[in-house]
Amino acid sequence: MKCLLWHDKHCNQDYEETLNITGAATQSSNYLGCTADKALNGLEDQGSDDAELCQACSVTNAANPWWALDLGGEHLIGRIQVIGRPDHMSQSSGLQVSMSISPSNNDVIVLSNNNEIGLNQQLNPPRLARYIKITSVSGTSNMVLCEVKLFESECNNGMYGYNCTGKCGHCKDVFPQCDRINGTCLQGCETGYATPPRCLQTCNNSFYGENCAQRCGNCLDGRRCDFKNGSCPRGCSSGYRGVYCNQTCPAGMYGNSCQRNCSGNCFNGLSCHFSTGICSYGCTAGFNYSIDTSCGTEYG
Ligand SMILES: [Ca+2]
Repeated sequence: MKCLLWHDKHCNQDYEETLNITGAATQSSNYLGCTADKALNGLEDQGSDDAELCQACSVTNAANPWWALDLGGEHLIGRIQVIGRPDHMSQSSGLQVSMSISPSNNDVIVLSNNNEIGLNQQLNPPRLARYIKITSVSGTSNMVLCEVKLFESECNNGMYGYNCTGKCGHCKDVFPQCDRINGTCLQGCETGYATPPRCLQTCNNSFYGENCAQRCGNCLDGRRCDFKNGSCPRGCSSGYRGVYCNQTCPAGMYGNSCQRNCSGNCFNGLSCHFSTGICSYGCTAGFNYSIDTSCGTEYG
């Protein structure tokens, strides 16, 4: 089960998943063969010489160093971890990280201090980002990043998107309700709501319930039924009964709430019409249909 980074009513444990980075990394300059991609190759051990260093780590060699990554698409980042070089602390400390959905990307959101090697920072709320940039304010020319790890997260349940400020539509109440990037309901619409992907509309008139698949009954005055449970809040139209107003009156009864008795004089013992009380096939002998279609009047 997927859970949140922090409190969520569906889960008790934290939720995050490792982002499998497929994007392209670049950096301001290269020290030997310590290119930008070395911070994404899964190797963290710096070894004891330059060859081993350049197997595992990216290293710059000029002032004002930076390392940048384009993920190729937007992701909701819940944590960033940078593995640095412990034997040359200033080369992997004072790191600034900016994350953005636009390439201009100068919005610093994480800053490590000069006593910290690399960094490991949870983002609360998670941050929607495509472009990641790491710079150093320690004054070094040789910025060393041995591995950069990103972890995807989910917003608080019911939220999505940039800084988790978007609100899911009327999605089914599961976790997560909607896609963390675009808000698409992941398990369909809440009962009584329609029009995926975001489920913002109630069912069309005359339909209700799960997937709006149920048809309303005959509610009083043609009102629509409750879009969630199908009940007719003001009762049924003449001749109908039940919570859903989809049953006609029992034999011998008719009218509003089925409270009126048929005349009992319909032809051949038939019941009158459930709505109007009319004897549709005429009257039994002795009653005058031409002046009273309900057959309540005897011939004079
Ligand atoms: Ca590496």
